[in-house]
Amino acid sequence: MPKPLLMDHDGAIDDLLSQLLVLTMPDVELIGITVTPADCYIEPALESAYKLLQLMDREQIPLGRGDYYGINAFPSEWRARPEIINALPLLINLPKSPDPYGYLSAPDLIIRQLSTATEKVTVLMTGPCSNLVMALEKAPELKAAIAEIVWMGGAFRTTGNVQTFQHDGTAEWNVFWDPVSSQRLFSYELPLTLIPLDVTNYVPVTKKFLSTLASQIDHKLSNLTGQFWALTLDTIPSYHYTYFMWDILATSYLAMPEQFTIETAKANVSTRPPNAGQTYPDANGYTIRFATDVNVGYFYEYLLAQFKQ
Ligand code: AGV
Ligand code: CA
Repeated sequence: MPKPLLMDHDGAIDDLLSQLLVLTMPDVELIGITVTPADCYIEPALESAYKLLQLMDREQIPLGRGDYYGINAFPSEWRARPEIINALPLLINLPKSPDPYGYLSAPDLIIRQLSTATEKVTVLMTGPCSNLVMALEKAPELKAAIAEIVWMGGAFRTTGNVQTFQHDGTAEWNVFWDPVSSQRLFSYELPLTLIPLDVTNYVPVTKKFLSTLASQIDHKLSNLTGQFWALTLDTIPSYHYTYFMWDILATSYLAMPEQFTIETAKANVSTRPPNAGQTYPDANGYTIRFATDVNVGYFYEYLLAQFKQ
């Protein structure tokens, strides 16, 4: 029996790749997608999400629209990048999404799907966690309907990737975008597994991987994902930031948990400058789990196999 899954993503290129990857997993039944307007603008991101569902013949999967805009905004240059996705040859002629404002608001869709599920639901988040936290604040009894939360977020024993004013660089962006909700999520002490920068740092988007993927270009998903990834190589400023397989690694955890090294720790989230969004060990904090290592070779091979269709 496939496991029911709710996914919340924030529309960036690797979020959309992650949505595609989820749709290739035979053991996962995607019961809803909500989009957070964080590393994207909401209208084009919902359009991409809907087009990818159509491409995989799964457009009956409900979408929810995030209406909450966080505390620390992503740079607009990053948010605008995904617009290009909808113009790629495999996507441009697919019907546009229905009116994005006709969709349920994200927390309401999460509430609806959790409350009607017949078994416990896994939640995958590849952006900030605000939609889930808003849902659980509104309907706290639904915490019992969650099997596990898998979240791409945090940085424990490595530097963060936030570089901005009033910040010391210790935070990862998904946590920094809404540090208050992030801390609240920790405080629930639900089964929460973080895939932080500590482990995503091992999986950059490399030309070698893209070259191997291109050798199977006759497969539609290899062609499309190769184009998605190629668009990440000019990440600005490329001399400073590398694009990693952040969200895709977190997504692959659903299919290959045994390939990860996981630690359990007491930890907390800072909500104030100079380290807002930092995830740090705290003996008086909350119990969470985070990944520290992964079988990198196995992971890249897994992606090549899943997208060979
Ligand atoms: O911090 C990683 C998260 C992931 O969910 N995102 C990108 C992934 O979707 C934020 C981010 C960090 N550096 C970035 C990001 C960059 N150079 N471009 C776009 N987004
Ligand atoms: Ca993301």
